[in-house]
Amino acid sequence: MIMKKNKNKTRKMGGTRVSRGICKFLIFICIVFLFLSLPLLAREDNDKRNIIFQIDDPVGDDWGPGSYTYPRYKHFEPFKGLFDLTRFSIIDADPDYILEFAFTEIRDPWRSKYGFSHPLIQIYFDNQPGGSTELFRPGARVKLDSNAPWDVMLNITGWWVRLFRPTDRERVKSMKIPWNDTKNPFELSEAVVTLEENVIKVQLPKTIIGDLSKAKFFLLIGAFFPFGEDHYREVKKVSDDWAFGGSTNPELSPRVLDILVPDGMVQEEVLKLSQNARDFVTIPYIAISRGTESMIFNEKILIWVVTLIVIVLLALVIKIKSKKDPVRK
Ligand SMILES: [Ca+2]
Ligand SMILES: [Ca+2]
Repeated sequence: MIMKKNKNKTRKMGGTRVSRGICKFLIFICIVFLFLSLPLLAREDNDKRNIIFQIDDPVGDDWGPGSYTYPRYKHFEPFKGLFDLTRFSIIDADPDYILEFAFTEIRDPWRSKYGFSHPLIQIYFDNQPGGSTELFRPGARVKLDSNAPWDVMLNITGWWVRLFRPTDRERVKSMKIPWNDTKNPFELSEAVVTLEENVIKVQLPKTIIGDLSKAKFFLLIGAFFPFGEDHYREVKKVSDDWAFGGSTNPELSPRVLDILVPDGMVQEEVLKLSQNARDFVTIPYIAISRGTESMIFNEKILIWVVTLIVIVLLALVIKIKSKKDPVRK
């Protein structure tokens, strides 16, 4: 009896030793995992901003269909990056939205109001039933995908933020207001524009722009020229001091230098005119809801998957331990 008791005790001690070893190993894994995931969690905690959409754009593609060259005047130095959008984000800062446009390079040779002389940003949102499938004004020389009829357009330069709706088209046509007149009726006085490093941030009330959580949009980056057609700088066959070069057909070539395209599409192909083109190229829309789903997907899923694995492993250890340890039965 004594021997049997000792044997049981030995088995119990052996099982306990093995289980303790595995438990220690799992605790170690948990600690390592927690250590690794803390920066991710902390980042979300510290960054209280609710980013509802974010999309990266390739660096160095402010060349439209791949062939455009910069104007030659010194104010366009360093002759690259000035129109190169690298990331676009929408932050829900209730009751406002903050739109963030990151560029490779921001310079201000003409000393603009907001500190950026070069980009002309036009963003068309489809966030209500109905709307228009035509550009507000034709200066960009592109067409918009008719599956996202827009309801509100923001026109952003270093001197202003203006908001237009399709119904404003006729009114704008008949208006003759100097380009930099702050009394322009479409000036969005509620918009707050800031520049941090190379990121242009535009904060504006949700009540004005409407809900963006399920919107579709088109984002066009051109070169701001106060006296150009709809403030777009010209694109010719060959660059001169003030115009871009690299167009195969200046009458039809897009005057946009950088755009966002959905996954699976290539900007250079979208903006390239076919040899026998008789019309402007069509720009695809981007859907915000899809971007929201992919947001921080990797980090959150990683945390949950590892936690689940640890729980399953712990459950298995307890089960094995209870099988190996007859005293527990
Ligand atoms: Ca880009
Ligand atoms: Ca692009």
